[in-house]
Amino acid sequence: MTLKEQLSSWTQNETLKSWVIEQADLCQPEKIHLCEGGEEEYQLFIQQLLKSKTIVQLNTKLRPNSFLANSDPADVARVESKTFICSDSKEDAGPTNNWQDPEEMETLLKGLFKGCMKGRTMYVIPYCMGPINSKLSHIGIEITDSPYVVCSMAIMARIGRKALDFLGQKTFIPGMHSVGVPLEENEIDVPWPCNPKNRYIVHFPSKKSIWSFGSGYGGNALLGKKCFALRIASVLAKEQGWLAEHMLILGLTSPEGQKKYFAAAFPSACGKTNLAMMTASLPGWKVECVGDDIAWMRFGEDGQLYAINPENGFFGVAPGTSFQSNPNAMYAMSKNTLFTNVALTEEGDVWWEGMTQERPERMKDWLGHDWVDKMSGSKAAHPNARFTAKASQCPIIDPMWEDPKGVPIEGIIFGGRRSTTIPLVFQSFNWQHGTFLGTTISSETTAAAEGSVGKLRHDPFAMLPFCGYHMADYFRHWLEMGKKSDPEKLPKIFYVNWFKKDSDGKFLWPGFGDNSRVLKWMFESIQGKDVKEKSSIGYLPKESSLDVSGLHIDPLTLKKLFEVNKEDWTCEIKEIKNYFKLFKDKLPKEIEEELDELEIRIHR
Ligand code: GTP
Ligand code: SPV
Ligand code: MN
Repeated sequence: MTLKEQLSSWTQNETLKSWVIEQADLCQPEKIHLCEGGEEEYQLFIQQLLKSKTIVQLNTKLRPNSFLANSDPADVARVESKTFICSDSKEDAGPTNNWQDPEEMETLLKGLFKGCMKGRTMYVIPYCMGPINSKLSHIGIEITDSPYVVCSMAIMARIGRKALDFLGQKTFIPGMHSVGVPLEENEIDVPWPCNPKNRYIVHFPSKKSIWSFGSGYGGNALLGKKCFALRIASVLAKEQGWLAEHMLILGLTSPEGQKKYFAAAFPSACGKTNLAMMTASLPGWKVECVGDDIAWMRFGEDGQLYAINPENGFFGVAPGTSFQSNPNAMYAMSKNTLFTNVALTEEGDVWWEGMTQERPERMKDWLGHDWVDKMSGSKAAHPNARFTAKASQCPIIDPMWEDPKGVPIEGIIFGGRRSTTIPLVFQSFNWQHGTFLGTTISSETTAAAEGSVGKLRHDPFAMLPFCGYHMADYFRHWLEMGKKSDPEKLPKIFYVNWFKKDSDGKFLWPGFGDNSRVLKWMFESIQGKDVKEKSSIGYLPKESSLDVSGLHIDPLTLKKLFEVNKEDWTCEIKEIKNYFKLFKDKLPKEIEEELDELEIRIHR
């Protein structure tokens, strides 16, 4: 069958057909696979990945239908320095994004993609971000030469026939991906082909297209996630009046059976997955998970903000995840899971730092080396090692998680990884002040992106690496969104910090399941209970209104957790002021005013 014939029996969407033909001409693959989705097809790709030694099968008794991939050591995280927003003008991309002239970039990419799939199979993956048939969902098509990417996409998104049927004659977001390693005739492939010297993760906001070259890892390669659902979607959201955010979504039920939904934005590897599927330490309180990384939100006709999780699975940080810290994640990955860059035990199971207190005697580390030298300090799993598992496998997945309407959001939470200054929790005075809090997030960097770890950087709304346009226009968009509904119907906005440390560098707050105490306080505040009092930075919990029953925490520690230190805040304000200079006269005056007012309150 010719490609044309193959395509005709696959889809009636003419734009899709001609796009696939055009890309096949450009990339010159040896074969083309048009994905249908489904278990049988998935197993076909798994067999291929086993054969190419990209993955190994885990012990089927301990971890049924699960596999481990070890990446090239040079391809382990998102590459922010090689991520581009190629808007028509540099001004539109703003000062926080890398930009190149779109025409120049297109020429460069065409050069890179020419013949890049020689000797490989080109997979065409239709995928739906959001529940099939939801008005809030969008369709993308990813073309890739990586079967690892296809398998990951099959877990992370709703792929294949069902997405294609939903697409019909509508438009889609095209995404081109190649590992960037064409194969000569008879050349033997490596287990994890990638091209670290030539990496480009490129977004064209005008054309709404994505081109990714040279990396096979996570957010660089699974184009539905950060590239589409955040960078391109944030542009769509701005144009169409909704929000595409780096946020988990959770439902919280009180002992009385009342339920409220929250969305929370923390930077990469700062606790979203853990909060989203938390086992509450407070008796009677229950958390259920709608999503752990991305939220698409818009106001309903009733004036409430509704959120859907565009994803279908979790691409979660493995290190630190255990039956103590996050049992629900552990259950979610107990079967049908694709692990990347964790260690392999002698029994054929996985392991990572923090999974168990006792380390296994012998392992293969994430590099595939024998790992016996416990004293050398080398990590068995890469700090950005991940598990990829279907959301439906999470024991506390919310009954409404695929509701096409979304879930009503009553609280929005911002947060970062801050060893000082920021208290455990406080609440904004109103939407505008809450938006201001989002603009001020800074956080210590983590292994989720390449570069140094533990360096404090500004990460407004946890969207620094994910905003597809000018960050100051994004601030403006948030302010405008707040005018779309009655003030009393808007979600309340909170700011949290689980990561404050004492002078010995130990966390002051136990975190994880005990964060339910903070959620409870927010819940009661939204209910209108008398639990908060005004401070210079926002509303703080009233004395004894944070439920610490059963928690062994001394009053001094609690005091430190809520301290608003004048000196620290003076530095903080100075730093924010300095940062805002980056946005010049584009910074919304409302944000500037909020900062001025904060300064006045702090020095009062
Ligand atoms: P991305 O998937 O990169 O967006 O990350 P994420 O925001 O989902 O972060 P995740 O929940 O995976 O947590 C990242 C790291 O932070 C893990 O090593 C966790 O163990 C740790 N962590 C999460 N919650 C807490 C907490 O409440 N307290 C402390 N001290 N550590 C936490
Ligand atoms: C993040 O870095 O925020 C992630 C992982 O969720 S990745 O999909 O690689 O972007
Ligand atoms: Mn993330």
